[in-house]
Amino acid sequence: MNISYPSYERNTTTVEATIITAAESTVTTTVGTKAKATDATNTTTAGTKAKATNAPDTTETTDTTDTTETTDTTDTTETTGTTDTTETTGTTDTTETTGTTDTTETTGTTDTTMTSTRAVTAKGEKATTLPTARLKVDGQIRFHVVVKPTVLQVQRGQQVELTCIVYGGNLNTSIVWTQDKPKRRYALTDRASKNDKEITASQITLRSRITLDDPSKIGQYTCTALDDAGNAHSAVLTMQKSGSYVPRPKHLSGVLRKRITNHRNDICQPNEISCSNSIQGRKCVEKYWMCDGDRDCDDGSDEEQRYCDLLPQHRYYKTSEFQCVGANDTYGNPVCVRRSLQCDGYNDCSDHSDEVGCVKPTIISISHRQIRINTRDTLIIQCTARGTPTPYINWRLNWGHICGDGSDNGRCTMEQSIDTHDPSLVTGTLTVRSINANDDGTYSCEARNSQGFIFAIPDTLITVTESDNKPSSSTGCNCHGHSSYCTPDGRCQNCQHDTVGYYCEYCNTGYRGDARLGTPHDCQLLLAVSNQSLYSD
Ligand SMILES: [Ca+2]
Ligand SMILES: [Ca+2]
Repeated sequence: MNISYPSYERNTTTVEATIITAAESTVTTTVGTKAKATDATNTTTAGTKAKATNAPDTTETTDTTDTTETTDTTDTTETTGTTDTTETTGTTDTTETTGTTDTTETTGTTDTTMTSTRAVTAKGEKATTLPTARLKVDGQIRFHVVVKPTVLQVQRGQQVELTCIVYGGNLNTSIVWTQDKPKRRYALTDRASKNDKEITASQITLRSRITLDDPSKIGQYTCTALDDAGNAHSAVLTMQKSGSYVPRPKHLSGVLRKRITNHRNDICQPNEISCSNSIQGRKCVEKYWMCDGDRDCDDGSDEEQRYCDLLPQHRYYKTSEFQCVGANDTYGNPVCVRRSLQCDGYNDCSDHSDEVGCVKPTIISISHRQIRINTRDTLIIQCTARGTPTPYINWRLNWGHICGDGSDNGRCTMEQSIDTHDPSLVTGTLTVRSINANDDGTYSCEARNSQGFIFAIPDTLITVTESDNKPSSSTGCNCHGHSSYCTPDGRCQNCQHDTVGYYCEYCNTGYRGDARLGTPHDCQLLLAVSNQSLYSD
């Protein structure tokens, strides 16, 4: 099976966000897979934590019939086995029209009587339509997505409009169009205009346009909505080619190209990495997708060793692999599959262990709620989460990138450490060296895997103060001769001689040497050194 996918160009519509924490407290169920071949995936891009104000009220009347519209068009035979989401009560299984992702209930309401279309739950299973039903659940509208139309007759060259309606969402809901066929990527929509998004009490309507100047744009599209509680839902629209080629008006071409280029120049979301070749192809992909065995960037740069190095290393198999639990080959060696195949709805291990226990992350703990720290010190905070597949722990500062550009760039690192006895348990350690005033703010821990994402509550508040040089007790300090100050628990303060770390044991960014030698010259400036040797150790 030769499958390559999900490299999406980012084309996300999100509502401007600030951090609130209360919104995360709802218990939600989300599924979503970076799936094989054709079906829509849950795109866990840029979950937005946003202002809680003006959230649409949810007093919509019942018996909305929109769900029926999406049912018949779904190309269900190709969808991956998605997992059904849990219902709170013993009612009909709710779910999806799209067959791809999963349903979610808004805010743990109970006593639902809603039914809608039945999603695909296993490989090759056809979707069936159940009676349309009440979408209002105990005062809440079920979070779901409807696309209009579901089938669109198109001609090459024309501009088409796709409408995605999200019920039960709020201002924090992000809506993303992705393309599933013939190429998996973020939908190459035309530039958005002001009035494309309409928000009413009961629904969010997003209109997007695509100019079919390239035959590869004719295909199947999925609209996925994500709210700030980790709920996700999606619906599919299929384009069918009809008639002959209609050339796009010439005067548009330059404009459109420029717009697309502008779009690609956008900075990636804090939960994304940049693809190396941002001129052609995908610009950003989920951090969770780096080094997972799939080339998600068109240039494959998400699978480069430098990204694998950011993930926990295994002794017997590659970082990009998942080891089937009970399966051995004929020589008795463990069998591994691409990590992207874990929890994608297909049995890839002979013992099916790659599809066992798949669940979105939960946060187990965070190390600090509040830290006051001096400039030039090193900040270290941790966050532990559980999930299957093993979640990736990401951090945001004031809802944006850590260290300005979000890169794991030496001054800032996001280390992932998997529990040796429990692969579903991961601790993320954020280290920010040589703290400066720009590092001040609210740090959010987020845990993401193919099943969903969650943010830690509360965030960690970091207050950066100018370091004073007054000596404190130096007893018990082990700072390798680079500081006489440490906290009562032995953490060195104000490391000198271009060193950083809890014990001033590392050289600062741009310096090289062994800071543990204990001389003022342990760390030497790297100015005259070529780039190659800069990265050689
Ligand atoms: Ca990948
Ligand atoms: Ca699998």
